[in-house]
Amino acid sequence: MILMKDIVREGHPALRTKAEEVKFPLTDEERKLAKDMLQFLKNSQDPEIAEKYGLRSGIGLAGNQINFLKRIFAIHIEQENGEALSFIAVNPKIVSHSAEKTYLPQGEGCLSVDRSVPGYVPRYARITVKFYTLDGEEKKMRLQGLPAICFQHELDHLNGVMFYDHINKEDPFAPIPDAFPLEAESEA
Ligand code: SB7
Ligand code: NI
Repeated sequence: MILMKDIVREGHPALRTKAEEVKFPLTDEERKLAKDMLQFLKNSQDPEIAEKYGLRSGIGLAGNQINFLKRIFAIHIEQENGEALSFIAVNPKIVSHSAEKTYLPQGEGCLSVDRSVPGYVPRYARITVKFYTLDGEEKKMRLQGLPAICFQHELDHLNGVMFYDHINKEDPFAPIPDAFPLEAESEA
């Protein structure tokens, strides 16, 4: 099982390395690590398990973050309707995106960053993505809102990019042209 000690932090070269394309079929090790990554996210969002193992809650995790330099990430986002958007993406890419951008008004965080870095992180508001499942099946999806932001955050990790690379250094909260704030979903 993946624990916080397995997640590399700022300063580790894996976070600045471009991960390699995965070849099919995946090895047993690649399959296991990918499944462990998704399980980590589920565990991190379960209050009892998270408390027991000291896990910080996360909605996404990329291979680079566990020093596994292959183009694989996992996303697990509980939605308002109680359903979860949950998948492992192999060799993911953005095939098209909106001109319009969005950002989280509270900024972004990262399991590999043990400090808060304030500022707006501009992201495409809507993206069409393609990726492969662990079994090599091609998937195409349209994402918006938090899932779109998370996909872009994870794809950045595979390219050695950190969320704060996108923050305006002179003025972290400067208005972003053609962007709207994505307000947090109500906790009701
Ligand atoms: C805010 C947080 C995340 C994505 C988008 C906005 C994910 C945080 C967990 N990770 O560090 C995943 O790479
Ligand atoms: Ni991250």
